Amino acid sequence: NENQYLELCKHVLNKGSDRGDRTGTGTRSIFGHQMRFNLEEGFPLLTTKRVPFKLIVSELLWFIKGDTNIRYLLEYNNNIWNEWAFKNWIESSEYDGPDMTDFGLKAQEDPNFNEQYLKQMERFKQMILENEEFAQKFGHLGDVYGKQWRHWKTSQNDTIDQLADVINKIKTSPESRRLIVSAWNPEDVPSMALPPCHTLFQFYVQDGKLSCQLYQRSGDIFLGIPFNIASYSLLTHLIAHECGLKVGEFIHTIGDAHIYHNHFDQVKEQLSRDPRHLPSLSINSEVTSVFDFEVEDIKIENYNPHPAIKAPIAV
Ligand code: THF
Repeated sequence: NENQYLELCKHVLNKGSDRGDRTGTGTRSIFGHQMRFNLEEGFPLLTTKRVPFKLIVSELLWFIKGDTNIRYLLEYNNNIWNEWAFKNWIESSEYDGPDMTDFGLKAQEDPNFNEQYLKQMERFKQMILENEEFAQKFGHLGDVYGKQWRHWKTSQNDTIDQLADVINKIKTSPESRRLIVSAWNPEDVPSMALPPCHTLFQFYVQDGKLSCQLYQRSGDIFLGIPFNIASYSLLTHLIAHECGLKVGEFIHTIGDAHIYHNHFDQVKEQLSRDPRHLPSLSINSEVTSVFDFEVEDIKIENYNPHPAIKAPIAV
């Protein structure tokens, strides 16, 4: 339940080491942590702050479709991957606006720069939505999750649909110890905008219940982890639904679990709040395949969280 998340926050604040990081923001971090969520006790969407469930649904369906272009996300008003595609554009020869080097840090430090940045980002989003060719060119994020889950490239120039394969195996050999999907493709890592944070997941079937364990190499505790917990819990529900199973546990194992320095106040605010009843998930039972779900088929019910808490994302 939610207390495990709050305990992780406290533990990292009190016992973590302050470290530099790729983004230049600075983090406090620990290495190696595990949380277990019993999905029968409710859907683990945090209640100590409002977590935008709709964004979690559209992001997961985007992965499941094997899509790696932010255009789909923008069509659902989901902006969580924009910064990484924006980078493609501002570093290209077609970009004609003011210099946007290091926009992630500068936008937070310099209000004038931030205004320029927001203007360019608006322009970027519009072109992605209105211009198919532009979207093809600059909206793609490289070989991220959708690509590795659905179209893993083999040395024979073939592709492997890991997600379809694992669903078939859950149906035909539920006791298998190989029910694994890997997003970590060492050959592709050097060319990726952002090598996958959720590296690998494994399923386990016992007593008619489907459990899932995720190994996440790196976790942004305040912004990312609440999304990741809900996203993999939802994936477990969708696959269990297709396979005629109940849900068991979601087990979240994290390598570098960190809180960014500019999230400390927000985390402390969240820790001052008491968790409420977990919501429940409602999915359209007429949809039988994981690959056929649309955003409207998935809803959260009885969700009464504390208010949202805003924080800047490290790019
Ligand atoms: N990079 C970093 N630094 N942290 C991450 O969690 C992260 N992700 C994905 C890719 N790179 C990352 C993107 N996931 C939000 C949430 C998840 C994201 C990115 C951004 C976010 O800002 N959430 C806000 C709401 C945003 C909104 O309403 O538009 C929130 O309050 O939850 C890890 O997968």
